[in-house]
Amino acid sequence: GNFQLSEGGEVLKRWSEPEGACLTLLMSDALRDFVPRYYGPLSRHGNIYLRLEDLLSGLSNPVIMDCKMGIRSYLEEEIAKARTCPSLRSDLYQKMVKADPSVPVEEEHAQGGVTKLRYMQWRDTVSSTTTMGFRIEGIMLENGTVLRDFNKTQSLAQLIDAFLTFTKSKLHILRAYQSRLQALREALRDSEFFRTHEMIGSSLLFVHDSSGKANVWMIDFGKTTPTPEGVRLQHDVPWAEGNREDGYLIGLTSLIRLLAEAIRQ
Ligand code: 4IP
Ligand code: MN
Repeated sequence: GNFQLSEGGEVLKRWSEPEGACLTLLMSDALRDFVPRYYGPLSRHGNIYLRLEDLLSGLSNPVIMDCKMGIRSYLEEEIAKARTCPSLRSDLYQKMVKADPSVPVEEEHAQGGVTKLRYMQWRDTVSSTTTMGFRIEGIMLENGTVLRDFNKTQSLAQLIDAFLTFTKSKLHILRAYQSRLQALREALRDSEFFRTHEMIGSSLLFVHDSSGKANVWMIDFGKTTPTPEGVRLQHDVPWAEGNREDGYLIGLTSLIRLLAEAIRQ
């Protein structure tokens, strides 16, 4: 929900240095057909924006789902911060209490705050992030209704249900998504960008419309960071602190399996 303006087939998203750098690289990478076109920075009324292709333009009554990819959603630097200068966030504590008042421990209730690391780890473990390598962040139906209640959607059966609701169980849509994800997996194999970037907090955006068009796009690169010189990531192995692995391919494999299951039902 951080898109600010939309005009003439473009959207303007709040400027982010790491995201701008990623998008620039992606425009000439094997992944370019899976990423919205990036037209560079734009400044307007004292703010800077990323000019991006509007992925919804030309669609009639689009239906959208955002899946946040990876087996963790926080950067390794969050761990260092929590160790060296832990700052307690009352806003994150409030979000936690609102979701489930039994989650904070006594000390956290007393402090009225939690570190961002604690919050993010909790989010990852109650959702399907840690186990499946992705989680559903939200779904927007064709009438504009937004479903956001997926924080505890974790089991394969729950996730399949969400996909069936999202696609109204339409086989041609499910199949179109499945083949797009298979094509993405091929492109990731050929991508120099993917080998050399830790992809944290980035999403796959599923979009289909009433005419039957269906597509999946890679979006949100604000926490996607280049690996140190010479370091290459596998994306399909467990994370251990320091290895920077993100489990992006674990999530993609889960999604492809889940679609196969949904198609079978
Ligand atoms: C949000 O938690 C998301 O994880 C945000 O990530 C993250 O922003 C927020 O951190 C965190 O509070 P909920 O989804 O549970 O609301 P994203 O932007 O990828 O959705 P960052 O800054 O990590 O990108 P804060 O520190 O902005 O609150
Ligand atoms: Mn996102």
